[in-house]
Order: sequence, then structure tokens, then C-alpha cells
Amino acid sequence: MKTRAAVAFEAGKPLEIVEVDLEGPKAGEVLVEIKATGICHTDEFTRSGADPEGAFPAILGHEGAGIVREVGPGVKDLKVGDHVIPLYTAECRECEYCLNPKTNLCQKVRATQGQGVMPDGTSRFSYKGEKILHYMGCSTFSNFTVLPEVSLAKVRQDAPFDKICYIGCGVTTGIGAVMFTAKVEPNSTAVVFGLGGIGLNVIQGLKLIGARQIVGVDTNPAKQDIARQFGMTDFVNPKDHKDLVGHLVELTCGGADYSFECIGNVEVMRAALECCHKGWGESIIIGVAPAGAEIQTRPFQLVTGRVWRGSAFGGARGRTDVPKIVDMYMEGRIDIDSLITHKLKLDDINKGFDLMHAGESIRAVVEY
Ligand code: NAD
Ligand code: AHE
Ligand code: ZN
Ligand code: ZN
Repeated sequence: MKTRAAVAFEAGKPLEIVEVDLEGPKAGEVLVEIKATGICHTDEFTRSGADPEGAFPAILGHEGAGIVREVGPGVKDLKVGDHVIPLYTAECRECEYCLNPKTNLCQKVRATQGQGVMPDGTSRFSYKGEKILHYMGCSTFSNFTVLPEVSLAKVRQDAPFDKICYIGCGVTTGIGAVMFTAKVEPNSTAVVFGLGGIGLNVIQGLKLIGARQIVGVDTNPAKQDIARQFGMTDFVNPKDHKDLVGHLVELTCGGADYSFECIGNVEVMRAALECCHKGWGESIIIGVAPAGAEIQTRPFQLVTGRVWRGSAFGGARGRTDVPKIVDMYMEGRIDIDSLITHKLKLDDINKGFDLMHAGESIRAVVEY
């Protein structure tokens, strides 16, 4: 079939909206009509050329929601008409990772996913006879896409696509990092670095869990109002403090119980670790740093009890946890609507990247 898609032909170039060819689903695969997709900073990270795994031409996008239109042979748990959210972290429920309760990093399709192809090693997308790669196993910047069954969470049918698409990455990553990765206890103190599409969801998770102090750190003071609306108690602009770590330690009365880096900046990652409380403070890295970047600290920071951890997709197991997060939204327990600041048509998708660069959007959502 033919489908409209925004194609990243080359790193660093704007996406081009063209009609591509899409082959139908093979064994264990599902054809999905994407109804809406968010634009995450990770799409920009790959588009820009900073992703060591980035390969072109590719159809980016990994924060979508849509409807199953066709299932391939052997598909067990999905049928035509089901509403689904694509998962860049699959959940096969049988690999050694899925069977280990310590991780959400299912590896069933990870190797081929990283190469931009389906599990059989081939792509379903092409343009003028040339292969176009998939991205993060999702490619939600295409109106129709093909995914492995294990990379789809089935969700309730009354949830609006233009909101729940954000659960495909940002919402789950932020709330999950608090609930599943850090397992933050009520009455904790926390510092959140980066008040964008991820950081604000971390704040939302902290508020939900009953944190008593939530410090937000951002170089853009315009993020203050929305962060306070979501539960931030104190705002710090790093530009106002020569000794940022010292200031944060003082503000949290000895250091934070938890900190979250939601930017992808290795200098900030160090500050996030070092503002944690001696003896028990835990820092969670969520931000994705550019190719070649490395983190640094003095080992004494760890010897004296601080813990450095990372979180991918908020530690969530997509097929199990994503439907529950959709329920939380539908029951009014989490706010997604206030974070979707811009709605675009596919033809205007590059504007979404401009808004992100200008710091004007939290999430721009493309509706097909
Ligand atoms: P975003 O652009 O919406 O937000 C980033 C925020 O950081 C902005 O508000 C910006 O003003 C602020 N910022 C930039 N530099 C700063 C600095 N030096 N000090 C303080 N604030 C600064 O991005 P996003 O969509 O929220 O994504 C954030 C990061 O999380 C990206 O690196 C993205 O790739 C990553 N990410 C990781 C996962 C995961 O599973 N680990 C999932 C989604 C996104
Ligand atoms: N090349 C990677 C992108 C880099 C990355 O770290 N991805 C995060 C998700 S960011 C979502 O916005 C991740 O969870 N990685 C886990 C993994 O197994 O790569 C990619 O995902 O293609
Ligand atoms: Zn993302
Ligand atoms: Zn698995």
C-alpha cells in the first residue's frame, strides 16, 4: 500500500513529507494506522545526527497511538480494530530480560530494531524502489506502519489518540522513572533537571507519590509556571548560581533524596548526582547524551553513598503498564492535556522541531 510519511533522508536536514510504499505485515507483525504522534526530543537527537545508532533514510517517530488494520500470520493477542500504542521497548514476556523482574529492557527485537529493520532483517518501507529504515521499532511519523506484535500495547477504545500518544514515551518515561525505577517514597525531596516533556512528567509522578519538596532546574525561566502547576515547589535557574550544586544542597537541607536528569547533558548529569544527599541520595539519568559523550564524577561521591542509575521508558513494561497509565489518564489521575501545547498536521511537522528548539512547546502532537 501507499502511505504518507515524514522521511528523514539525511542527518541534519528537515523531514520531507512524501508518499512511501509499505508492505503488509509478515508473521508476528501488525499493520497499524497511526492517528496521532508526539514529537520527542529523542526524534530530534536522531534527526540531528547525534545518535550513534542513527541511520538514514528513516521514518522517525516513536510516540504514537492508532488502530490495528491488519494482522500477520501467528499474531495471537491483537485483532483488527484494536486501539494500540507502539512500544519502542517491547515486552515479549518470554526472553531472559522479561523473565527478570529487575529490568524492562526486553531484548526480543532490540538488535534488529536498532538496525532499523523488522525482526526478519528487512524493512517494510520503501520510496522509489529504495529501502527506507524503521526507527525505534515504531516509525510513527508515517500514517501507516508495521510493528512486531510484541511492540504494541492494547489500550481501551474510549481514550483520545491525540492525548494518549504521549503515553508512548514522555508520560510513561517521566512517571515511570519515579514509580518504577526510583520507587520514590512519600515525603521525599527531589530535584528535576530539565522541565520539558519528560521533566514535567517526572514532577507529575513526584507529586502523585507524595514528595514533599520538588525542585525544578531549567535555563528557561518560561518553564516555571507550568512546572508549578504540576507540583514544583522551588525553581532554580542555573544561570543565577555560580555554585549550582552547593545551592541545591542548601535548598534541600543537605541534598536531595532523589534527582532526575531530563536533558541529556553530561555536565548536568554530574550536578544531578552531586546534589544528592550523602549516604542515600539516588540520581536517575533519563536524558540521552550525544554520541561520544561520557559522564564524570569523583568516585568518593559513590563511596559516600550516592547512587547513579539510569531509566529507559521509565522502567515500564509496555504491554502491562501502558494500558494502566491510559486508565490513570482517563480517570483524571494524571494531566496530559496541559502538556500538549501544539497540534500540527503532518505537512507542518518540521514546525514541531522549530518549536522545540525555541523552547516554546512542551509537546507538539501531529494528528493524521
Ligand atoms: P525537551 O526539549 O522538551 O526539554 C529539555 C529541557 O531542558 C528544556 O526545558 C530546556 O530548557 C532544558 N535545558 C536544556 N539545557 C539545560 C541546562 N544546561 N540546564 C538546565 N536545563 C536545561 O526534551 P524532552 O522531550 O523532555 O527530553 C529530554 C531528554 O530525555 C532528551 O535527552 C531525550 O532524548 C531524553 N529521553 C529519554 C527517555 C528515556 O527513556 N531514557 C525517554 C524520552 C526522552
Ligand atoms: N538509539 C536509541 C536512542 C537512544 C536511547 O537511549 N533511547 C532510549 C529511549 S529515548 C526515548 O525517547 C532507550 O530507552 N533506549 C533503550 C535501548 O534499548 O536503546 C534508540 O532507541 O534507537
Ligand atoms: Zn521519546
Ligand atoms: Zn522479552
